[in-house]
Amino acid sequence: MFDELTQKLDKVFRRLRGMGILSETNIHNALRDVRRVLLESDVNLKVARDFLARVQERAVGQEVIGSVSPAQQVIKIIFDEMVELLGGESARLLVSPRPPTVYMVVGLQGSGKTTFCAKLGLHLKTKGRRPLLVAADLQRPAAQEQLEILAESIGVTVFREKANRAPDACEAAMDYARRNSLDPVIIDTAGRLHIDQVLMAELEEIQQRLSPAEILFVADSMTGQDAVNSAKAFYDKLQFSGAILTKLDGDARGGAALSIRAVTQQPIKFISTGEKLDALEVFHPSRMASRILGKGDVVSLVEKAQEAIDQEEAEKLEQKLRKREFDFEDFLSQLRQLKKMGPLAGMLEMIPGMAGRLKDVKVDEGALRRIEAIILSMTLEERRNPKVLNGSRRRRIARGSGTRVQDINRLVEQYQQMRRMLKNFKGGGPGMLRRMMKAP
Ligand SMILES: Nc1nc2c(ncn2[C@@H]2O[C@H](COP(=O)(O)OP(=O)(O)O)[C@@H](O)[C@H]2O)c(=O)[nH]1
Ligand SMILES: [Mg+2]
Repeated sequence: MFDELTQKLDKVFRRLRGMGILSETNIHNALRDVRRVLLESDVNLKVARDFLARVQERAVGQEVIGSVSPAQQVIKIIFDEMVELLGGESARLLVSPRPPTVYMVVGLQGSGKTTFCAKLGLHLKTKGRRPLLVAADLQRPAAQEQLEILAESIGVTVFREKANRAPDACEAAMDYARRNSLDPVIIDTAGRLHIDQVLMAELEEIQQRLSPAEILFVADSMTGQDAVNSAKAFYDKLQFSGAILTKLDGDARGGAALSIRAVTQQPIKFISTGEKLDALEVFHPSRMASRILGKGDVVSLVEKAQEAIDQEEAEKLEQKLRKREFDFEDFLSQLRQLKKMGPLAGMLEMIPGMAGRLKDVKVDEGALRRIEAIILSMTLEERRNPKVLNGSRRRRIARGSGTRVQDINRLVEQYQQMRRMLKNFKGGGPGMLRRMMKAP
């Protein structure tokens, strides 16, 4: 994410730090370099100019603080201003006073709307909500099927009406949501390759008839300045209330996406960092700024880990381990804790100094998923007492989990190995489990 931008800024900062005492000219030159880097990364011209004018004003007029080097102070000012540029505080999703809350998702074709709708559905479901996904892209049956498949994979209800017009389908979806107590309603609208009057009129009609709590504009970070231009055009028509940046995992220059907030004055609410449905993050301006400036996102790393590792669970496990009762149920619950921490590569990237160096590292998340599927296909008895796993049970589990008998054998073997290890277990903890997650 923003690797190139980060590396280039790092170079400028290093030069700055090497200078010791800073003259006004030094600062001016450094900021000129920053400006060049921003423009090379596709940051909108006006946005970059305003940004640097603010930094310059503060940097030149600043008081000298004894313990902080002048270069550090300049970098801190750049950081602060970048946080402001990205919106200052992080913005939450709005909720309607009268349910169901409607989130209308708009954007150009291919920007990632349908994927985002499913991700948002999953995100809200995890928070205990019962979302409804609405396929309002009636022109393309394939688009509706895509949403259906995604919805099914995350266990979220999807509404697909044979209405002729999208606004009618959306209203039918609202009825359906009310009748079934589903909330919020997430509307996946049609996109076009270019801004198009007919589409805009349709979106405006949906907006008028459903009064959404939020219109969320989805911007593809890979499309450079086009993303900013389409954001402007959509904003003029629909006054969307939030933006979503997608495909930040790609190696786009990314600067255009950073300009969207400044150009529309609407907050960025989420970022999407992969095709998988859990690759969605709430957007935090200060964390994004520290990622861009190469400090690594330590804060969110810590937060993610805390969220995922349920302390109580860990203690219970430890007690079990001491008594050597560890069974496949515990194995599964540990596995889920690990999975909650999100894509492993994403986690590594948040460690300071790691960004950009991870391109070749592949974490085998498929293996984690396979293990989970296998354990889920076991009966409770089998999970608690793996000794009963004879040949026919193993064949049944393999069929049920879409794996091969060899995979089951390997997992059972690992489990047994682990139990043997546990005989010598002193302290330890989930770290040991993580080491075991290499196969099948
Ligand atoms: N790498 C990556 N691909 C994404 C992301 N979001 C969506 N995509 C992919 O982009 C393509 C278009 O997405 P889709 O949701 O169908 O876009 P829509 O036409 O706006 O509905 C699909 O192949 C998605 O898998 C993302 O954050 N990262
Ligand atoms: Mg779509």
